[in-house]
Amino acid sequence: MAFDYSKYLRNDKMPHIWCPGCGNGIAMKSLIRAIDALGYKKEETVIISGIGCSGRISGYLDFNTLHTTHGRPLTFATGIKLANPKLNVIVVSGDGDCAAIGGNHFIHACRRNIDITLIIFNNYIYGMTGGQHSPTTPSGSYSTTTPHRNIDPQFDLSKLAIGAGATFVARETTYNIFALDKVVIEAFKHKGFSVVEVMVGCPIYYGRKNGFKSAFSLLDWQRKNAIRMERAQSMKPEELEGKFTTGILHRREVPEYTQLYYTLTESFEKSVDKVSMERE
Ligand SMILES: Cc1ncc(C[n+]2csc(CCOP(=O)(O)OP(=O)(O)O)c2C)c(N)n1
Ligand code: SF4
Repeated sequence: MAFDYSKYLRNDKMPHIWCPGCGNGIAMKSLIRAIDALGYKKEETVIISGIGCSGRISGYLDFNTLHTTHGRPLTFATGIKLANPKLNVIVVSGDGDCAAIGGNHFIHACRRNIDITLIIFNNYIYGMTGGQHSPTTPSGSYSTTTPHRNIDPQFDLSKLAIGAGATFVARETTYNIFALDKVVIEAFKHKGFSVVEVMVGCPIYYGRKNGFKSAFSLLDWQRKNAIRMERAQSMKPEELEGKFTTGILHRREVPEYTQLYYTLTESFEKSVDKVSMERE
């Protein structure tokens, strides 16, 4: 039987604004399937997004949702998780939202092992505002603001997350949805800050300006250039030139932030109670 996405969608918000062929819908469906697989209840799940085409997801998904300011979804998510650690807190952020205006919040969220899942919709471009280059636009490619080619080096968001301390980091494509579903589920299950970088195609701005004639050609590019982590380990650096690794790139277990926070506040409250009892 076909999967019923409509039970997780605000159907009155349809039609969505995403262009035909945009990868955002593929990534959103994977997120829905992962939530369904884990049996998350709507009232216990919060989805928070920033600003951009990707940011519109919080309007479409029928959970507790928050459409926040540009670059700030992780800050709202941190507050929500600290206030109620029992909630499943999921953030969706574009590459511009997460790594440009929100870059500082991104690295500091990685540094704290707070139990939030960040799903980055990385389409190499600012989609919503007309195709300006972002921190993940590859060097040498074209955008509205780099009409003679981009000379900036590209951020590798997964490596950045690992370097900043994230305890679970995975990268997948919207081409390989089965693998994408698996890593999103693993990220949700991880007790700590988990990052899934999803390669999503923007055929309208990134694609058109960079010789991708269709949405399909962007998916085909993903197919050709994604190298599974296990395979990449036996490949030479020159063979990996221009490719990207996929799968679970990094995972480690360290104490979770809200647990540390509540342990600390409880012990502090006990010591305050003890002092006041001694005084009485
Ligand atoms: C403070 C602020 N600065 C700039 C903007 C304009 N703005 C809206 S979306 C966006 C870029 C979004 O790019 P990205 O995060 O990559 O998301 P996409 O649209 O590609 O999904 C910008 C610069 C804004 N809304 N708020
Ligand atoms: S502009 Fe790009 S990212 Fe935005 S909806 Fe269209 S295809 Fe998707």
